[in-house]
Amino acid sequence: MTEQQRVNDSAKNQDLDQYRVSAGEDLTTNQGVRVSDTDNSLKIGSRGPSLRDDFHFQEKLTHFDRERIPERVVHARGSGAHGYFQAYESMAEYTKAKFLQDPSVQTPVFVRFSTVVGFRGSADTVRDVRGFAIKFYTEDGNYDMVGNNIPVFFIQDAIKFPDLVHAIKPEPHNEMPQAAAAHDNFWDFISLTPEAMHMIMWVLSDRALPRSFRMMQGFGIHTFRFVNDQGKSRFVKFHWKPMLGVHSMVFDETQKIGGKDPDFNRRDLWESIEKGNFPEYELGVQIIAEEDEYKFDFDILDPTKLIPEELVPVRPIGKMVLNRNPDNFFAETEQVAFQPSNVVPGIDFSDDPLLQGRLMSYHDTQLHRLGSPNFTELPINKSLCPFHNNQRDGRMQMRIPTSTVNYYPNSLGGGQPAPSETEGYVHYPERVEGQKVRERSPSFKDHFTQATLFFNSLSMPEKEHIVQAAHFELGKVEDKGVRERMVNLFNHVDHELAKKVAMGIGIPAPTQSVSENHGKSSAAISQENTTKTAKGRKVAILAADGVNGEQVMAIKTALQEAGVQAEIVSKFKGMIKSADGQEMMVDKTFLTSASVLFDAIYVPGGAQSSEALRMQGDAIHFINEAFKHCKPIAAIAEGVELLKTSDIKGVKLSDSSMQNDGGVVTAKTQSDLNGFAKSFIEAIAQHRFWMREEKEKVPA
Ligand code: HDD
Repeated sequence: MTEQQRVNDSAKNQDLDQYRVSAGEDLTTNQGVRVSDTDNSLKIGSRGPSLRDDFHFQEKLTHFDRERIPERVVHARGSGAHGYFQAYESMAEYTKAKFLQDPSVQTPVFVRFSTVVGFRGSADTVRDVRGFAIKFYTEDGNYDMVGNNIPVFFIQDAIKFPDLVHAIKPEPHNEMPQAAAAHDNFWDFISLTPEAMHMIMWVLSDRALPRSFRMMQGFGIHTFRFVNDQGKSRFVKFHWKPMLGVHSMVFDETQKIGGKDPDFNRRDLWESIEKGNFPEYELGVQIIAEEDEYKFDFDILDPTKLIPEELVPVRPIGKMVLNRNPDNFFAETEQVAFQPSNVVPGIDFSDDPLLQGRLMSYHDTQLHRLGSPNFTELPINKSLCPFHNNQRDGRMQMRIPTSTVNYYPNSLGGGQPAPSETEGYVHYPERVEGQKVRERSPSFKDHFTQATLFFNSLSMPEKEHIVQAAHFELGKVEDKGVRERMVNLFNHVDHELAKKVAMGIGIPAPTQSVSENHGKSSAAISQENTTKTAKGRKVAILAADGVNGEQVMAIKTALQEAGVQAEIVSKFKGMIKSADGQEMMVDKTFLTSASVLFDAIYVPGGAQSSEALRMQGDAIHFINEAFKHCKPIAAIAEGVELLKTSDIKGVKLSDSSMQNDGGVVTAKTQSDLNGFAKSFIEAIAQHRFWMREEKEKVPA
């Protein structure tokens, strides 16, 4: 079966087909009456007052007036995609969840990626956590895994969630800043909430600036339970690993993209799927036996902690492929309603107090957002398996229940629908005892060990990015007391870190460490250790009339073969003519694009082209900026001469044979175009060359 057939064949795709409507031919009212004129309202005389008889005008306007629903209170900005999940092998030993039994079964999924803080129209590339929510349409009902791209959370108890969100959202008096944590209220709250410090380290790291939804991890965060058909329970943590590796951008770049293309991540997802470069993620689990619940030096119910992969390895159990874009944003991506309480037999909750609060909050928010308890009947939310119960009426009931009884027990309806004794969901009969208290467990008290573990696990450039991010975020905080408290909290994580942060934000460096750094680390945390591939990347080819055609085409072909997309960027849209007379289409101009929208750049030779680009400040800026953001740059022949006129420094440019100095791949001649392409593709796979950051910065 081809991928396209598979997409069309998906059970959810077939299910959605009954709801799809085309544009149609004749314009009608919602009652189906054909409309004769939709441009002029009905009036008395062409200059006279409008008439109330104009039912079409009234319907058109009142529908328009009601076209918005409340945006999500968090995660308002999101992008969706359809796909499927397929298990690698049966997980029957651990769980009876049907979608994890048979490796030949493909379970349809709908995924929504999101930022957390910004409003629905905010930029994609802000420094923020990303939501990673999956709805599995299983044969046993819908299962929602509503996670993030960071494996821990800010707070330990859901009762603090409204405070956290109030603090991070724009301030209440002036609604500033948009989609940013860099303001007094947020850091005030954090400086008084030490439990957030582990999460804060992740949020200040490159993880909060993903290059693409295709290149970020997902985590279930909480500890859940797998329950098998014997009723045996084990604790489980969920991990999604992107097949393209985990990659990020630099902060300066993401801020510029916020203006150049606020839809950057959404566009990337959409275009990748349209081109058939389907995003893929592997689902992994960490499984912990019930009897091992207390064997860690942290509490597995505490959502501010991860379980280091060195302690419990992640076992890959299946793969998710996203292979179809939604037909309609509102009907699907906006109306999709995720709820962590949507579980299927074989998956159960733990007593994590953050999870427990979420089990209530999401249902409540969907009622508010979508306006009716019948939101489960919206096409995107409807389970693939039939559902029957006596919850029938309410706004916007879409179905016509035909049974004449709507209660249970009944005899008049043949006793149906009746609870299933064999297939029904049975909550894991966990034994619990205790007194009613408003307390935090003492096992939740350590807020710094894992924050330090995270910091220790990073490479030097990653650590440096944290310092810079803290300088930015806290640099925007007016209140000195807040900044002092934050330095104090960083001092609990790592003394050297606290000193560096203090230096950039006008606070005296702490003179003493609070506690010795334990020195432990976990390799899986650093993005330096991720999969590295050129696949899925985008390269700008800078060119003008007179460019060397062979040097363009040979490299473009090699890039495409490696799964890299290449676009020609020039001064004007239209065609350019190469030195050997080939017409080449310009994909983007220096006005419609920018280096920040590409992963790497290539400057082919051609004396006329190189000279024309030299005279264009935008082209030189393009090179400087890509260099500043540590991106691979390739140039050949006269292209190398162009690099020499830019501000890039500290790397050797080829005067004879081909060379790659810190991600700048240059060749004086085209004697070995294949070798040159190979070297460039290897550099693209490296993603960034951070050593450039240690040197003097290029102005851009
Ligand atoms: Fe939440 C949305 C993820 C804690 C209350 N959350 C929402 C979405 C994601 C997450 C991905 C967007 C779903 C979508 O695309 O529609 N939330 C998380 C994670 C958390 C978390 C990973 C911690 C581990 N959330 C959390 C708490 C509460 C909420 C503690 C409340 C007690 N979250 C909500 C919400 C939202 C939501 C208000 C807003 C829109 C929605 O639910 O559908 O109910």
